[in-house]
This record gives sequence, structure tokens and C-alpha cells, in this order.
Amino acid sequence: MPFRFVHTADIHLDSPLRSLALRSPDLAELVGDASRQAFISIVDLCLTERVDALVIAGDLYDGDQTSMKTARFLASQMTRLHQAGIKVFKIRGNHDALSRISKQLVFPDTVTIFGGRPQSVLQTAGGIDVAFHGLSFASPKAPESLLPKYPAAREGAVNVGIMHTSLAGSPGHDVYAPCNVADLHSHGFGYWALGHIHVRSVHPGASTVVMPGIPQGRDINEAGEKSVTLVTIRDDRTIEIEERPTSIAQFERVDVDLDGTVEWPDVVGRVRSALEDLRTSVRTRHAVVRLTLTGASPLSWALIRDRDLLLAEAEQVAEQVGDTWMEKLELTLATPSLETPDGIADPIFELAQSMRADAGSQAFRAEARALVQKVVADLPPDGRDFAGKDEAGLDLFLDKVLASGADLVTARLKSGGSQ
Ligand SMILES: [Mn+2]
Repeated sequence: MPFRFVHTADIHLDSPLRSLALRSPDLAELVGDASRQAFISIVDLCLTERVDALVIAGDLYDGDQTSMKTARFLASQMTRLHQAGIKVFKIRGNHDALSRISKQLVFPDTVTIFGGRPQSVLQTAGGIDVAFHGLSFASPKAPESLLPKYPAAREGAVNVGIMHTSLAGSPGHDVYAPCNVADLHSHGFGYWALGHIHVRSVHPGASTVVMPGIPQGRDINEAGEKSVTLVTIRDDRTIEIEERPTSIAQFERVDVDLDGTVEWPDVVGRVRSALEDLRTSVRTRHAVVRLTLTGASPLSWALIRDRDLLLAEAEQVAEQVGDTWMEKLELTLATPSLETPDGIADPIFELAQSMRADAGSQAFRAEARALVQKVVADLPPDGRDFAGKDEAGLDLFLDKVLASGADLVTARLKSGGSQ
């Protein structure tokens, strides 16, 4: 009988909605509840696969906004595992360190929450001894490697280390207990159950080192199918891993090229076939789409002007395709030249030129910058990144907004009354 466990991390329960673009209340509800649904599907997987343990390598919670509702939810899920005889081994990550409720929750005695001192728990199943070694760091910041604190491998057992770490660094993730994969391999453990980085990675070698990634994406920057790792330790002590899908809603970018489209229904038809293709390739129940229209079409100006109608049509198509949602519509269309063929000055062309020139002027930019900064300051901290994370980001945002504003005014003038 093999020993089996499920390894997950970074569930981030109660993570606030990070996209301001989720304008449909149904979609906001779907995405808002998805992390919780993914956790239920992880527990379901544990029960159907009759595993011996569930390992949670940190960041079960997102921060200090963890609610009583979540506390009750977790207690009921832990009870399901407890009743099935499945042990839970959990460490805290940098986000859990901020959570007040996580310190007060009382779980069944089959749940081990590792504390600030390294601890080892031996579990025997199917004649195989497995030693789980874990350590939680109490602060949200851990600048040094935690690896030296882990005990040496226990002889006669298969050793599993549970650690929250940024490894050698990963874009978009805070440095946390950094360490090298090579050092993990040489520590003598059979398996390293890691957490923190939201993108899955597997590092085979002397031991099996797995970063499972987030089990449910929270916004378009966490696109693609998400999963957990099902680990099987065979009688001969070899370790096998399988990736198992867990996400309920999958974010996906879809680009649609409009080259060659002439009439509005052509555009809608292209969108429809792109969403149908997506639906056949995505296994996750719900697909949440950021749609980007590219290419050149004589309809460009009309599409820019009537973007709201286009979005409404895309939403309708998505609904017809089924379990498909529009997160956002982006237009990066090549706009046809405004110059008249015979070289006679077109007043709209001249106006567009002068708007572009004004948009580049210092005074205009300074005014626009001040306006954007005022909006940013009025938003809660989680919503402030839309205009870039720093000065350079803000400049890029201004470039984009000013250019698309000029295009929108031009589009309204250019195609006024034609649709
Ligand atoms: Mn983390």
C-alpha cells in the first residue's frame, strides 16, 4: 500500500477582488468565491483519492481581513478530512502572519499547525514511515533562509520538508526565506513541499522539490489552469507526482485578429469562434476572458467609438458559448490613416494631430498626472496599481490613456452618425 498525500499552498482565502473591471455582479461573485470553492475541491480530491494526508505549505489565508464566515468554513472542511482519517500538516506563510483569526482557530487534533520552532511528526501508513518536518515564521518578512533550521533527515523514514520560500527569487513575489534548489536537494529529504510562488514548478533531483502554485487564480495575471500535486510514495520509497486541476474559474487572455473584417457581424463572428475554441481547450468549469482585438479593419474607428456596444455583444456571445465570462475588452487596433487620398487637408485629421501634440506637452501631461494621482489617492490600497506601481508605470499609463482618449474623440468625429 503506498503512502499518498496532496500538496497545496497559497490558497489565499478571502483575498479581495483585485480587478476593478469585474462589472457584472455575477462574475464578481464567481471570482470572489472561487478560492473557497477550490479549497472544497482540494478536500474532495483528498476524500476520493483516500489519501493519508493534506499538506498546506503556507498562505491559506490572505491577510487580516479573514472573516468569521471563513473560520466556520475552514472548521467544516477540516472536519470532513478528520472524519475520513486524513491528517493535515500546515505551516504559516507571510500572509498568514497577518491573519488574526488564524491564531484563534481551533482545529481537530488530526490537524498539525507547525509553530516557530522546527517540529517533526511521524506518520505511518501502508507500512511506510513518513516524517513531516515543518516550521512557521511568525513575521510577514523572513529575509534569511530557513533551511538551516530544519532537522536532518530521520533514518528509516521518507522525509518531507514543508517550507514557505521565494527560492532564488521570482518576479511579482516578495523575497521570503530565500534559498537555493540545490541546497534543498542536498539536505537529504525525499520531498520538499514548498509554497509562496503562485506559478507551479517542479525541480527533480536528489529529492523531489515542488512549488505547486496557487490552486485558483485571482486575476488575469494568474491566468491558466491551476492545480495541486498528488504525491505517491511507493513501497520501494520511490516518489511519484501527479498534477490535479482544482480551479473553478480560469482566467485566459484571448486575442482576436480583425484583419479582413468589413462588417460588424464579421467582428462578432470572429469573437464567437475564438471563444468557442477557448471553451473546447479549457477544462475548468468557468472561463473568464480578457479579450483583445488587434489588426486593422475599416471598422476600427466605429469599434473604438462603440466599444460599450461591442462589449455588450461579446458578453452575449460569451453567455451563449456557456460558462464563459468577459473580464475586460481591450482594443489595440491599428487605426486607418486619417489623411485624405487626394492630399486635401481633412479637418478631423488636423484636429487628431493637434490632440496628439497637446497630449505630449508638459503642461497637459502634468495636469493629467495630477488628476490620475488624485483618483489613485482616493482608492483603497488594493485598487491603486491600475495606474502603475511607480513613476515609470504611471508614465506608461498616461501614454496609453492620452493616446486612447485622442483616438476616442477622433473616432466619434470620424464615424459620427454612421452606425
Ligand atoms: Mn506567500
